[in-house]
Amino acid sequence: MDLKNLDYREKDYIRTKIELKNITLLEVESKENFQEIRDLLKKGNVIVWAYYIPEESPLIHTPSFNIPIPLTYLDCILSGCLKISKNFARQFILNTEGWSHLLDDRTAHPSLQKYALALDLNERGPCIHQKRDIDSLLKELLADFVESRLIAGHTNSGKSNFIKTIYHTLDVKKLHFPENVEESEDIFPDEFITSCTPLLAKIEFLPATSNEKILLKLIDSPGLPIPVAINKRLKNKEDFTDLANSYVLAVTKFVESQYEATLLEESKVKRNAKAPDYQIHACIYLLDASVVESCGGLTPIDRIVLTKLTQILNVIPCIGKADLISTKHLSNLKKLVMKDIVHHQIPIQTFQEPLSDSEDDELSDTLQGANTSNEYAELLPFAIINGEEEDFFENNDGVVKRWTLERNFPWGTASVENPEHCDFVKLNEALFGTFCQELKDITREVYYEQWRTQKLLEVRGSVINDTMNKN
Ligand SMILES: Nc1nc2c(ncn2[C@@H]2O[C@H](COP(=O)(O)OP(=O)(O)OP(=O)(O)O)[C@@H](O)[C@H]2O)c(=O)[nH]1
Ligand SMILES: [Mg+2]
Repeated sequence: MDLKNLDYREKDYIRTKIELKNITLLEVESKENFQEIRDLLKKGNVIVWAYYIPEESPLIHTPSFNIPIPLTYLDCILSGCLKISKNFARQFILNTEGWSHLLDDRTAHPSLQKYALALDLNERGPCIHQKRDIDSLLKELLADFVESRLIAGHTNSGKSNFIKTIYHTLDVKKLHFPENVEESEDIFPDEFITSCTPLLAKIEFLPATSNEKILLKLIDSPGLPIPVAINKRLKNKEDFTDLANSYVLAVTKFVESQYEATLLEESKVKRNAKAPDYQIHACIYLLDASVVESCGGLTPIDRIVLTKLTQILNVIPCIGKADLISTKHLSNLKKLVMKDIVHHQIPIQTFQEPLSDSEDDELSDTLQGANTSNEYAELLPFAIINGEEEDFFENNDGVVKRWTLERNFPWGTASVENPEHCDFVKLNEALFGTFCQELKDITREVYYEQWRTQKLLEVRGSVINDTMNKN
């Protein structure tokens, strides 16, 4: 296809020249081929063009449940890649984003297929062999399971850094979205937009832990601003109710939108057995250590928020910035938080047996670990220390930074992965190993089912009301 025709086909895009010095070659071709292309780029007697959509264009969107990528479109792209080589097509998938939302429209009637071939430009769909290759590549590279975790909690408690720390501690094979911002302005009201994480950010990657390909979604969220003057003994709890309620509403809206996606998938006549799991399997609720300290436990805001969040998903309370608190003090703060959880009957059931009825029994049981089912429950709330970015070296382009899993103080070093310093390793183990399946099962069998029943009752109620009104 000549440039004129290509411009015509890509008319919604802008063609731009890429400076050769900005091109990094991936070693996907044979050594000779790679050498040949590198020499061409070195000599500078080639021109490389790229088509792009300007950022402000309404045509830009991130693949999502509502706007998935049609397989017919991928067929067109990947068959082009396959003409170069299978490895090139593989690298194309590995180095691009948005693969968790696909729509198989191959068998749909041609008029319903989402991607129409430009037949006037001689564009042809993949042949049967290419389709087979495309299917085998997608099977090889795309995730078998999805694990989603929402990171919520106090503002400035280290939520965003927690995500980066997890990313740097897991053995990551492939990064889908390094820092992909999803459309969440509508979800979180203005009062939360002051925090450093103004939008819901999502990173997706595949940890290389086993043969199963797990797509891990860590969803960051804006922080819950805790007023400085707050004190849990204050009587005027109502002052904080609005703030707590609007935060709960924002998180709930997001969690329920994921349940809705599952319900929609389940209601299809022809259900996709390999439909992705949209649910949020756990919410890490980060409490800022200094706030816990000044309040001697949970704030009234936390009590409202935790009570409501525990009704819709698995919640795991954690104390962030544990490096700023002495060991003895930290252990006291943990007890105070658990005491509040039990006293206010907040049903934190993750990692432990359901609480018994009597408050005194609950308190003593939980504090003594008598009704806990395992070593993880005894660590609740998990104490977290995050890594941080440090200057690595300086070159002509400036200072190159790197992520370190330690925090240095004049008196010593706090290490993220040292179990004597914090519970990060144990939390990781529970979240992504030991309790992975259980978190999923509870989400589907308890929280999603409760939400679904409620939803169906609401629908039935409104149908009955409509009928009665008509009669
Ligand atoms: N001492 C200490 N500081 C931390 C830790 N984690 C994060 N910080 C610092 O706390 C500040 C806020 O960290 P973030 O990760 O942006 O916190 P956040 O909860 O995402 O903040 P918002 O998005 O504004 O709610 C940064 O200066 C971090 O370097 C930690 O484990 N220990
Ligand atoms: Mg943040």
